[in-house]
Amino acid sequence: MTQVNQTAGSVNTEHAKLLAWVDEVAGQCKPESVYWCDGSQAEYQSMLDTMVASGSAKWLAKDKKPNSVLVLSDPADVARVEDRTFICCEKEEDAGPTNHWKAPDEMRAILKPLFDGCMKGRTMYVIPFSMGPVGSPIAHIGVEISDSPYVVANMHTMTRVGTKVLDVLGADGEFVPCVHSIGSPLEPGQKDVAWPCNADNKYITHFPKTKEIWSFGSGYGGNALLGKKCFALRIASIMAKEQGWMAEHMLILKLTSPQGVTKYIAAAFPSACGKTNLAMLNPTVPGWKVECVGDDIAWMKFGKDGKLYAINPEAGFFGVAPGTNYDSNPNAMESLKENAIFTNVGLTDDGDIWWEEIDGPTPDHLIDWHGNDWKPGTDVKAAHPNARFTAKAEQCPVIASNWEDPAGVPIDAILFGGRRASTQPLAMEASSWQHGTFLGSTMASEKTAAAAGGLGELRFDPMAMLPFCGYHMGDYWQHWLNMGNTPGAKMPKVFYVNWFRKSPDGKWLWPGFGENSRILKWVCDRVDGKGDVTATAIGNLPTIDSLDLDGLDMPAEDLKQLLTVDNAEWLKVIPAMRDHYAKFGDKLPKELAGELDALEARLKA
Ligand code: SAT
Ligand code: MN
Repeated sequence: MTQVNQTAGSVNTEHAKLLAWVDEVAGQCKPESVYWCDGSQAEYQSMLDTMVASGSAKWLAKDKKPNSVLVLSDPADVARVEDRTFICCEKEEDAGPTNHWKAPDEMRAILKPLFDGCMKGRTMYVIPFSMGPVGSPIAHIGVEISDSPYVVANMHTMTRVGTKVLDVLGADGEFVPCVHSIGSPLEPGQKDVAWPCNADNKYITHFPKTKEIWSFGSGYGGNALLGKKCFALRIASIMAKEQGWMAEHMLILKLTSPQGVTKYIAAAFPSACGKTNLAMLNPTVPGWKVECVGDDIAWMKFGKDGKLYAINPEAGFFGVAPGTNYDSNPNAMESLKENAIFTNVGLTDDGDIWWEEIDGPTPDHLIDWHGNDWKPGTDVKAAHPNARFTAKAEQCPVIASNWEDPAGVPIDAILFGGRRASTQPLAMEASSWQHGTFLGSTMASEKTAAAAGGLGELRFDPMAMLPFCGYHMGDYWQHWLNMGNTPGAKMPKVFYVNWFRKSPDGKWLWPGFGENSRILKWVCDRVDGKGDVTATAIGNLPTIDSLDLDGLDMPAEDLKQLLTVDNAEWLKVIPAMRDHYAKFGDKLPKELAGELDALEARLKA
């Protein structure tokens, strides 16, 4: 065993390729020291201590948020940077119209001088991590190199890190190499800043052929925690296509009926549709139980029985803080009570966190995410709109007991949805896997508010994968169709939901939150071949009688509107769908073009 040289802990590996790669990256980045992460609790604590000592984190009050820190980022580094995110495959057409592309050689030529000496004066952390339960046949391993202790601490929460991963990797296991630098070397004697980054040079790059990730200049979220969007979605989507599985931007929830029958549902929604809230929902239908398996990403592989088995590749939640409260998501609030990292939220005078729409009265005074004094009425927000909490999934009160089952959970249904004030009914069912793929490929939210009764401008976000599919979206849809055509495949039933429909006078028609369990119950019925439907031009809708509406006090007229399909209104959406499809040229699968033609014909019939 090679005992690797480090300042603390003890890490052994015989993996020659890994050792050579770490040496090579160290030679290029020229850090002051190299530290291999063992994944221990002591290591996590020491990262927090390091951040507090350097001034980049602050302890929250022990009686408010035990063992938790607040981190304020540079205002130039607050979110994923899609225009700085690149897929570097040989041919531009393979990246497709939804990705930024650069030829691999060209990108390597840009990155080389940037990475040269970029970690001077800093520690280079080597973070072996597993996406998914360690050793699961659905999981995959990555190794992230980073010069940010904030990244190490977050990776501890969001993935499985350390020695146990090296053990599974053995001497020649496969791993996805992920190199991350904040791009802010320190000269001898130079004083560090609280959130070092490189505001002028940010590159989040993916190399499909060699399955490598190189990220420079940002320390925030998906730009820096490379296991998440970079690996688990962009690179994994490419691996999944090559290997016959699916890497999807989906939550996974477990539903148990009063009779004890369990179903698993995966669901994809564009941002700002309450995905984390749905993943942890407290159902209002008596006797039903919802448990969370994952809130963001699902990796699904065929089991021997032909069903898709899903794991949550992550181990924690990196959730949007503003808007989260005991009404919208009590289980998220419970998850972040302790051992959490808060980024870009407000700080109360008694050492607690605060953000817009959190429970309770607004304090008279706060320190906002810029580090400035803030009081109610100040015209800036106390928390950045993309402020985040990082919390362990195991702290979630409704985490499913089998959420870490290495075999995964069998997916019975897939839900798609968007935020649509009009046109799109509360729920519908696809007639086939191909039709379901069509529904996912034309998923959209309204970009602009609709004029009264009218139709807002649509932003298409196919399968909620727009910024996350690592290759040509047309090829990705073909992969979906191919999965359904796999001999012996028993694909989940596909549904499309819309909690966001409004009346012509702008009032929400559906209460949302826990009441969404009523739709989930109908979905379970349909999976079991029960529950009545009304056939419409767009698909099968629940009949009002097939929904469990017991105890839901809502006007019959609202329900009728929620379950109405207006063919004339739908025909107005067809041109937008055609424009959307036109972007994919001859990579658009003919089956999907056929689905759109057939929809139009049904609407006109
Ligand atoms: O920053 S993350 O990529 O982790 C979350 C998001 O922006 O979707
Ligand atoms: Mn996401």
